[in-house]
Amino acid sequence: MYAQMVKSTGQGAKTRDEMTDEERDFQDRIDADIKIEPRDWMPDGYRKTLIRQIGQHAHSEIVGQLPEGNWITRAPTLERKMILLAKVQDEAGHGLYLYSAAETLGVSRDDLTAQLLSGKMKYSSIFNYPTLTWADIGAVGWLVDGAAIMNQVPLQRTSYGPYARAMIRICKEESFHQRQGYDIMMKMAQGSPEQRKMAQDALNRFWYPSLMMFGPSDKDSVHSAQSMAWKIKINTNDELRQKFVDQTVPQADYLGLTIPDENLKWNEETGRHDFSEPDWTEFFDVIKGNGPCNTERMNARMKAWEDGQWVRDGLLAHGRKRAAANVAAE
Ligand code: FAQ
Repeated sequence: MYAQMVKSTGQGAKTRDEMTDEERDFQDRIDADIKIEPRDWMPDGYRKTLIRQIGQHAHSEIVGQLPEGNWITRAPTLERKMILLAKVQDEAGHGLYLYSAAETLGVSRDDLTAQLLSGKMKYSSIFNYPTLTWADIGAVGWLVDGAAIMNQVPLQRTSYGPYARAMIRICKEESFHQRQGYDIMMKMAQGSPEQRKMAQDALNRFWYPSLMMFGPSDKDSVHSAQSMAWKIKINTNDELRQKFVDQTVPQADYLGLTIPDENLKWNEETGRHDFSEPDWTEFFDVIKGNGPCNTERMNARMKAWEDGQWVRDGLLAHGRKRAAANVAAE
């Protein structure tokens, strides 16, 4: 897909000498931290990279409702049910802001959805893992929303105006999501031996998939160099993964839970934690469509799209009627 159309890290970002005059002017605006707005001139690759990233981000928010939606009817109390329902609705809202931001780049939401359903566009690898117990809902909020925020806070300063502005509200809501997840983990970790075991088991299963959310290691990240030169991305995948580990280790300690990594230790020299890389073979396999829940997630999206056909048809028919009535009135 778009990945093939822009220069990748292997080739590096374009040098000033390789740029046209228009591209040089554009780069100067980026370097001066001037936001790019929908009607501004932009290189084709910049537009395509944004459509790819924002589109995948939107799909992730929408598909991301499925693992948690699975628990709405089984939440242990009415209060937990209301909180989870509100969180899942927030994720739908995030998807909609992001589709709107992508539409400002000249692609329709229908087109983005068609690309998702045909397998041309991706969504985050994390949502291909199942939520087996209530503790998993805690782990999703704590770790998955925690990783999402770590990645999205810098995106509030991304160079494309509509994306940066969407991120401001999304980050506020994600902070609430992360806290509600941590709150579930606290209850479970301080609960009965069985609840404690469930909390540890959820951490064991969600730890490495959460690390994978930041994308492949920098040496394998094809888009990072150009995306960072354009300030579409502000940090590399490895930088954010490291920050996430450093932030999460004390939180796990507070819960009295053990991160499933024998190599995890504080490094006095670097002032950061050393930790094991996720299994990258598993990551690439999951994003190719072979994760535990890929088929289930895509079937759910396909069904939602087909079930919604009558609503889209109704809206179009209504639009046509109104247009005809306007013409008649003139
Ligand atoms: N999953 O060259 P890079 C959330 C692909 S929101 C699947 O490093 P890039 C909220 C990548 O697309 C979570 N594919 O790529 C929530 C590329 O393939 P392509 C979503 C991945 O774009 C919480 C290839 O690998 N957040 O969770 C993944 O520079 C709870 C090479 O990679 C965003 O989308 C992955 N994890 O960096 C909702 C944030 N990683 O497209 C419900 C915005 C990489 O060439 C419940 N996105 N790939 O075929 C980004 O910051 C970036 O796109 C990265 C990847 C960092 C994800």
